[in-house]
Amino acid sequence: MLVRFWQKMEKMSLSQTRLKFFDLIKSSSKIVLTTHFSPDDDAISSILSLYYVLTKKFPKKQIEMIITGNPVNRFSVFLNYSQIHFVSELATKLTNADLLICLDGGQYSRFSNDSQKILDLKIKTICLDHHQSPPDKFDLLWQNPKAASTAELVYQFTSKNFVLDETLSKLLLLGILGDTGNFNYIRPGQYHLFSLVKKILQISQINIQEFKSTYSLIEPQAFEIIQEFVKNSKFYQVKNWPDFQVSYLTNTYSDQLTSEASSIFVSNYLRLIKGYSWGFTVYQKSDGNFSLSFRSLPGSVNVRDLVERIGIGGGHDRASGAKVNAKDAVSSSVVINQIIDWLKTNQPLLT
Ligand SMILES: [Mn+2]
Repeated sequence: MLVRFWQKMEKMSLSQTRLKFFDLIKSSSKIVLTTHFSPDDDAISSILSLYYVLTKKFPKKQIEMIITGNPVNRFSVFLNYSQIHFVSELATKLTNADLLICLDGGQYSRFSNDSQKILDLKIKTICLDHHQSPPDKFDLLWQNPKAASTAELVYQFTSKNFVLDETLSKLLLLGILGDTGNFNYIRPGQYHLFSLVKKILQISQINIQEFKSTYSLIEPQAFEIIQEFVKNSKFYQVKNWPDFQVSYLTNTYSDQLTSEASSIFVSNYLRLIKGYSWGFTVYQKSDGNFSLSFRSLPGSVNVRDLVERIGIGGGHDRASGAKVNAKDAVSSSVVINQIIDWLKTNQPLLT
């Protein structure tokens, strides 16, 4: 079904979709941009890039950035980051808005804990996303899993109407470096990205290592959490599945530090150990719910398919995320056992 959906999407031309995108913006006076919970580099990059372009292009419109959750300090070096409103619930902040633009996620549940309330408001909605999980309904949807980042989609949508300058270059590069793992995850079919990167680097004259050091250095406390993930790593064999690595936390830390440490651990230490081509981490958040991250090497388990079939999350083939509610498990080890039990009675999709 998903394949058919995607084929249909491809028939809609980018230029037609772009026209409708600007029509929706022109006909709205209050526009809200949002992105997903625990925003990563691409989420922040796409919301700040689009905000930058739209506020320059349409200075008279009321344009706001609202994200459900808490701010992440390391992004404060980026222009207008301080303009983002971090709120306890997006749905309650849309009362006078005409248009909601959702970035880097295809389901309302990625942006809000009260999706029904957003749908009830009947405001116009746009979604720009590059995940492959089946999307919700939007007035305008551009879901392109071939794009390595949502930042790229923001560029695709706005480049005809806005000249790439130094500021926009830096904002876009944040998302591109983030979601490509510093170009590590670029696949055949995505090489065109390098021509955009060339433009960005020429305009901004960025030294990538120096640029990254302004926002991607981690707190010393986050390093302690990474040490706990390393120490708690266990290696599993389940019949029919490639061998895998699992880690978890027993101590509790702040949500922000834990999410920072977890993302470093999963991108650096899952799929790094010879013989273990995929794996996941589990930790409990302060609200009691469990947060899971999955990663895999090409040719190993499709971790998007895995979390979608279990019914706990979504994402990309090689990197996905999931949530287990507090009421469904008492500890991270219970969550791990639930996943392993599921594996024992199901077959992997290897891609
Ligand atoms: Mn992304």
